[in-house]
Amino acid sequence: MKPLSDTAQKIKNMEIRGAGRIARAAASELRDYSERVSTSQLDEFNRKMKYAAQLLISTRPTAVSLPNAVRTVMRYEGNSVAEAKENIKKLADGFILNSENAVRKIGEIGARRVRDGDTIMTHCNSSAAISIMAAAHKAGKNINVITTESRPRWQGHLTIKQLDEIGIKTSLIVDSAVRYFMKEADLVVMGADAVTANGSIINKIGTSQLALCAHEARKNVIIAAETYKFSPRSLLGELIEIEERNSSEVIADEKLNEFKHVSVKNPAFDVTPREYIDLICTEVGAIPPEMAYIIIREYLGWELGDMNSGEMIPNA
Ligand code: RI2
Repeated sequence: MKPLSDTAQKIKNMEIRGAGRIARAAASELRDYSERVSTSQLDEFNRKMKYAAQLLISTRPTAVSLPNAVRTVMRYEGNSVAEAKENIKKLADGFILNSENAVRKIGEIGARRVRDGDTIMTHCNSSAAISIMAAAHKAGKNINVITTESRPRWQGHLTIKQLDEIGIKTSLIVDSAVRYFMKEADLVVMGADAVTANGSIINKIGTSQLALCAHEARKNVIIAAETYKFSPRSLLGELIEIEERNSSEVIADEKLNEFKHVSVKNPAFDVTPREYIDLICTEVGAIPPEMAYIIIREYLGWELGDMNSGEMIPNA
C-alpha cells in the first residue's frame, strides 16, 4: 500500500489512535507526502496536497485534533514547490513539537490538582490524562487509579499497561462498575477528542455516564485537552459528528447473523455537557469549560470570516 493510504488506513482502523496521536500522524504524513510529490508545477502540487489533506481528515470524523492539525499544515505558503515543501516541513514539525510539549505541560498543570493519596478514576486511554497522573506520581504523590476497560476496543488495557510501567497502582474495572466504585474515587481525569465552543466535551463512549456519576457523587471531573482539540466550527453552530463504528467490534458477524431482529449500535463517542465538568486542563492553563470560546478565538487563530471561506477544511 502507498504510504499516504497506508497512514489513512491505520488511522481508520485505529492502529494509530488517540486524538493527539492521530493529529501528529496526519501532520507527519502530510510532510512526508509533500516530499514524495515529484511535480515542479505549484498548481499540481497544491491539488495533490489538498487531496491528501481531505483523505486524512475523512478517516475519523469526531476528533477535531485531526482537521486542526491538517489545517495547520495546509496553511503553507511558497512561490515554488520547493518553497512550499520547506514551509510544510516547518509547519508539520512545529505542530508535532507543540503537541508533544502541550501534553507534557498539561501534565504539569493538572498534577497540581491531584493531592497526595488521591484515587483517580479514568476512562479509555488518553495520553493527556495519563500525563497528569504521571506528573503527580513523579512529584512524589502517592496515587491510585481506577481504569475502565473501555469496551468495545479495550483501550483500558493500554492504560493499565502504561500506568504499570510508570509504577502507578491501578485497578481495572468493567465499564458498568463506574457508579459502584465512584465512592472510592477522589476525582475523575479523562481526555477529549473535541471541545465545543459551549464547553461540552466529546470523548470515548461512556465518558458522559462517568461524569454524571461523578457529578452525583460531588467528585471533580478534570478533562485534559490540548488547545487543538477545541472546535472552531462549533462557533458556527455545527455539531460534532459522532463516529459510528462497525458492529463487529461489539459482536462477531457470524453470531449477529444468527438473529433476525437484532441490530448493533456502536457510537465511539458521546457528549458530556459542561455542567458535569469542573475544569478543562489545557497547555495554556486550567480553565472552566465556559471559557472554551476564548481558547478558540485566542489560540486557534480562527475568525468567523476565515471559517466561511472556501479554503475551510470541513469539520474543523
Ligand atoms: P489523547 C481517544 O479516542 C479517546 O477517546 C481518548 O480519551 C481521546 O482519544 C484523547 O486521547 P480513540 O482514538 O489525545 O481511542 O489524550 O477513539 O491521547
